[in-house]
Amino acid sequence: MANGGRFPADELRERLRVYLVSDPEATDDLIGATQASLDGGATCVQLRAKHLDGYDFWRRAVTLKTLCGQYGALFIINDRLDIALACGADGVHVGVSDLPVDVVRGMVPAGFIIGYSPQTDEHVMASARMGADYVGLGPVYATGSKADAGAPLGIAGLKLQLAISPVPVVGIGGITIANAPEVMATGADGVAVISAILKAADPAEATRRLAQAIGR
Ligand code: TZP
Ligand code: MG
Repeated sequence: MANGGRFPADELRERLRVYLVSDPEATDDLIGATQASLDGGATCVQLRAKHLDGYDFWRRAVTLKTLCGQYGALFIINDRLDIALACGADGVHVGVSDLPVDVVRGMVPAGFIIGYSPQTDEHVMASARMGADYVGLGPVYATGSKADAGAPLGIAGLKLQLAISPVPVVGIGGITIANAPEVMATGADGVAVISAILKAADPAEATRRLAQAIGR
């Protein structure tokens, strides 16, 4: 890779557009719902499993990595760099209470994607310097999917953080088919959702409608 071994930002922007955060706490059928979402056009899947032991986490990761490969979607692991490396994921997503981004960057192969959830404007501005490839900004709206998500940024707050982000951005938190267009209108590269897809009666159709809503 010519760009210092980093995943190309322009390609990443495209591939982050319809970002499913697949969380076993939001569905009884993690694999089936994720496959349905891939059928409906998810471009990126993150496996987020706060309460799975390493073995169970890894087993689901291997299955989802294979599925994402079949659909040409990116596959990212939340929190656990060991599992991301073990299953051959495209990347890992870390927050401020996880391994620091610069430490992760020093441990991963060329082209490995690092997503980061900053908590302050300073974190957003430091993201590229630390080695992050994209940031997840939020919660944009109130969410029931993350107890410690903090106060919603709102569209105005999202715009302010977007303006200072040196890397591609996905909005996250309370995003629905109805409000996704206004999130994308801020200049975000993608929308990351749990409930809007996993709690839908038909995750494939929900993903299709989400993708259409943001112009896909
Ligand atoms: N990080 C910030 S908000 C959030 C995460 C993981 C939860 C998003 O879930 P939902 O159901 O799409 O609001
Ligand atoms: Mg984390």
